[in-house]
Amino acid sequence: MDAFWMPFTANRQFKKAPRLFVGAKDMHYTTDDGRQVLDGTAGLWCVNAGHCRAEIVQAVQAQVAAMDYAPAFQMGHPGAFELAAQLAALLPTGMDKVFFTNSGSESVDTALKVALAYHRARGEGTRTRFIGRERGYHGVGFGGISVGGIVTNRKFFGPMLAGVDHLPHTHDKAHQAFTKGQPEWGAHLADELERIVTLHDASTIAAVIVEPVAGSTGVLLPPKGYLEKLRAICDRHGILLIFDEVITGFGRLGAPFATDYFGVVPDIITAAKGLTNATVPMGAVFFKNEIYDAFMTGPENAIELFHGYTYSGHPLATAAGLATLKIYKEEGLLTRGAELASYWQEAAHSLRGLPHVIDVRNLGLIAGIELEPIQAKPTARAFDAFLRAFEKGLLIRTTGDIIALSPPLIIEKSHIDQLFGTLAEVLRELP
Ligand code: PXG
Repeated sequence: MDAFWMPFTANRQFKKAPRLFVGAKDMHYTTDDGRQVLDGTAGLWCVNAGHCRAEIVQAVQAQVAAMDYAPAFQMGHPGAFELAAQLAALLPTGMDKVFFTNSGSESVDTALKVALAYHRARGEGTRTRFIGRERGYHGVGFGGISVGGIVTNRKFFGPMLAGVDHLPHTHDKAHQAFTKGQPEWGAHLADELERIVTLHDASTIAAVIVEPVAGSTGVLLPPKGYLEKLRAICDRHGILLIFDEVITGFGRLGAPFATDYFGVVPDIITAAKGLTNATVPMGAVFFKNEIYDAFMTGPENAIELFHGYTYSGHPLATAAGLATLKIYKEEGLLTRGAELASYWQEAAHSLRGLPHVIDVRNLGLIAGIELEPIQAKPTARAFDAFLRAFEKGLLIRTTGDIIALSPPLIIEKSHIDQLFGTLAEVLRELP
């Protein structure tokens, strides 16, 4: 096991006692010792339609046999145009332009670069600053960690992008603990954006980037009215608003995107994960038409944007994406979360009162369960819960001392009962 340097993993600990999956179907993984494990996290928030869906598998198999790869620059293939058109139809009116990447991190880098180039194309090249948020996760590229707000993802990696400020995060247990859905308290935290704009002047600020619901740092919900305020302040000052929907995109909240759920439309949306049901890596960035149009002004034979990836719109990824969208549509998965949300909510909040539980929060098919840390051993208690859950046939995800749950959208009520039943057992047994 020595050769593989595992990402975001305690390598030495893992390699002493490895946990290996060898198969997957619908709601379950199979371990190398033949056990079934209920997937409480849709892999890493990405297998929204459940595992090894036959239609996606077949579409990818057919594509790899027909054409493995087509150059992405100055050449095309039909699948990329078809997938972009279908995505545009899913997106808010006036947001019809799709740029393909291979991951959420690349989507974030793409969004930030296009924001800069857009302002420059319009003669506002002084707009170079970005504003992110504390406890934000925007992947691991230098752009993403610069606007992100996770200390361990930043402190080892030098000065990063210059000219980045951060909004305060929106989570405060004193005001919000055990709230079901969006908290009432906290919309005023968006006013910090006005303060930062006053400090630097709007003419220096390119874009604000936030996750509508912060996933990776433990399910932090936007207070009621908060996103609306961010939108209004950005509008007032000509600042682009970017929603990082890598997690919230493709049905996670019970609507196709968080922009639909919250009724707040950003200028740019970053996506990945659920786009292909994670079968083939792919990300995408969605742009309002006027952003694309601002680039389409020079001579027609000139390249408008010097940006892209060898694998932008890879044929296997677009085949997987098209098959995935078909399943989402046929099975109503992009809105299925809305039907299950209240059952999910009550099941999650049934953990209130169990040992160590200091907060439960939820929205759509997401839940965060925060545990009291063991003194001087932060993260140890939640990691112990993760190991015990895995032994009992349940995959959960932990960040710090928070358990984050985000099951495939095909989940049934019986699975929800099993998931929270197993978790309750684990919590009762935890030292
Ligand atoms: N933005 C957001 C909001 C994300 O959640 C990325 C960007 C980066 O995507 P890539 O594809 O480059 O990893 C993410 C990724 C977790 C977890 O357990 C979350 C992510 C990745 C891995 C684990 O919370 N989110």
